[in-house]
Amino acid sequence: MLFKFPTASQAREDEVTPRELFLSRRSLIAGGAAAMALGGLPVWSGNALAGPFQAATTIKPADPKFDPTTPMKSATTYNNFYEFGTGKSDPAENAGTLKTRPWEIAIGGEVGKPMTIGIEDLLKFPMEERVYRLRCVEGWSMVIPWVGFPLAELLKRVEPTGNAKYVAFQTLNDPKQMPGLRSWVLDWPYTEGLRLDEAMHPLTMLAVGMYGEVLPNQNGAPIRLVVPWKYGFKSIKSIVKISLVKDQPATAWNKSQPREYGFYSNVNPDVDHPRWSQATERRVGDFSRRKTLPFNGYGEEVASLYAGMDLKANY
Ligand SMILES: Nc1nc2c(c(=O)[nH]1)N[C@H]1C(S)=C(S)[C@@H](COP(=O)(O)O)O[C@H]1N2
Ligand SMILES: [Mo]
Repeated sequence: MLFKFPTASQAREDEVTPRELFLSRRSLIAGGAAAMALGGLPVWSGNALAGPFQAATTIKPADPKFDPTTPMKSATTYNNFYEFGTGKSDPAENAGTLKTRPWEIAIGGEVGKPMTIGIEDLLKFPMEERVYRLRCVEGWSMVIPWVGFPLAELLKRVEPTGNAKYVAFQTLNDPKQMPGLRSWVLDWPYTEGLRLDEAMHPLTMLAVGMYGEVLPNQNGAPIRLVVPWKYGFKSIKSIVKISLVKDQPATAWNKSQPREYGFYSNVNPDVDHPRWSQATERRVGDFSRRKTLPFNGYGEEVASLYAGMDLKANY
């Protein structure tokens, strides 16, 4: 097994990142000189935390040699966020116009207790740091220390009814803040979906930070999904709406190219995308390619969700 996933209660003491560490990292970044010492990282001003991250659990890959953490500079300058342009450097260059305060997520549909929750309250969930591999269907991947909490913790609060079988997600849809919305590259707003059991899986997280810092706009501030066993496009950014629904929801990429982007989109080296092989991948920053693992290496945790399903038909 390449990735250990202890629950918060099982985490060893040396894996627990004390709140002080986050706080000290934050004050480090806040100081300009210190930021230069860290490689000249941009200071994510305008994204001040509403409250401190609470005592965080750190979940690391079991094999740091296989999974060296991607430098923060790469993970924040090589992005897909089409609302800010289709080039890899466009989001870092253009996402400064995204306003992440005030911010709310409306949660409704097949639930007993629909609600609208503000970012300040979302930041009160107990935070964990989790180092996850993220693999894009284009054939590159990264290893990122996310800060966030399981999506299940939020979904439990709205009390899904027996009719809730899927979860639909929607990104902000404001052309004033997102210049890319004026181009018809996708059927805006960006939408994604999961089956309810995938959404409730403990690996599925809502991230509000990365590298111990507030999420940069280009990575999906102030809150984005991370589903580590699926292709990157399932991990929808800057979420404003979550709906519990009866039927499999439409998704932006599936609507644009149904043969290329299925609803499930589990990382699968045996099922090629029509234009790109999925057998290997290149870590951003590496020259050579490495083998892609089934379910991106999280098979032990998630393969049972798909028992009896034909994963070639349900790509
Ligand atoms: N709203 C929105 N979410 C999005 C995208 C996008 O264009 N818009 N791109 C997706 C794709 S294709 C990938 S690979 C990941 C990239 O996440 P990262 O830039 O943080 O690495 O975000 C996903 N989430
Ligand atoms: Mo992607």
